[in-house]
Amino acid sequence: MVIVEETPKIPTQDQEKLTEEIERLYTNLSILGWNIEACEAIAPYTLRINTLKKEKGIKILAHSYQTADIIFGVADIVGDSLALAKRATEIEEDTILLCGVDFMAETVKILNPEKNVFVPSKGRDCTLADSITGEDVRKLKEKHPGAPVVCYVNTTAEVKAESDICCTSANAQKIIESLESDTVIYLPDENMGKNLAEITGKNIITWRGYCRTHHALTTNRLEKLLKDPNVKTFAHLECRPEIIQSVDLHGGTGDMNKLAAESSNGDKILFLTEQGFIDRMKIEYPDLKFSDSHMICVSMKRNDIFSVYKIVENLTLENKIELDEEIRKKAYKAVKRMLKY
Ligand code: CIZ
Repeated sequence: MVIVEETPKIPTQDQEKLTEEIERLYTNLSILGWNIEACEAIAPYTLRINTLKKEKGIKILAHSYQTADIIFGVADIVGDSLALAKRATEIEEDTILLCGVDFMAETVKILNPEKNVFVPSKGRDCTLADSITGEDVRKLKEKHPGAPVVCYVNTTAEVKAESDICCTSANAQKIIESLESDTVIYLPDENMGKNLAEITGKNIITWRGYCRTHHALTTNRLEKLLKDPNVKTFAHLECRPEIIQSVDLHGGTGDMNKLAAESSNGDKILFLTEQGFIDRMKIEYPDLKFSDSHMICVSMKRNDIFSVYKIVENLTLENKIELDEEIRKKAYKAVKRMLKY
């Protein structure tokens, strides 16, 4: 016997609009191997989400690590944390739905306290953000007085509030180089701390935090991914130092996006980062050849088109991001300072 559980119910929709929506989805998603039946299954949801967004004044922001049905089906703005944080300040709508992990939504709220910021489901953990508390940062500052504290964007508002400046993978190098001090506290990513020490030549005091997705990439795994010697390799700064040392380029997904935009038809690229970003690139740059990294962030993948649908239909308080105002104001200084870079 087969029991098919019910998916969320949606009101009946105009058949013509539904057909157009299926075609729109298929145009993009077929590049990743989606067939028409798969697009038919999600089209009622993406169509309804896009209608509700307009009716309710909601903007959907999605991190590049989200699945392609969210990115190409319903997102208004897609990018890395830096791009999302910057674009969030230009939004007219009162309500933002952030498809990503919780610290990303907190960053949007830090910059836009007057907006209602929601996530498809709360508790989207991040091994980096969960590795350190505000109290840990206070102790580090006592131990290393005078050293400026740079926190990676993958941190809670409480940790940002204890830091001098925030950074993302796109601007970490520039920010550390801009500081007068030769010794910098960089937290919480140990791999990134070591990589940035090597790149900038500064003394970096770091923390034992890892992105489980990037840290799981070992040189053995990289060898297996590197089947073609003509592929350009570009590793995310969250990867282990031995990976960074063995590739052609390093940086964040913002830098990777720039490389894709500047590449010529037929170029072969292996981005060593979360697979969702590679899927996005495959659709946006169909003339380039991207190898798969098979690196999956399970926290990011817990959002899906159904959880997005449910929250857009019913903006429940439990999915709303709320921050203590004192903490938010302190964190704002660190995040605002980052936006200049
Ligand atoms: O900066 C971000 O959004 C993160 C966490 C990674 C990246 O490079 O997109």
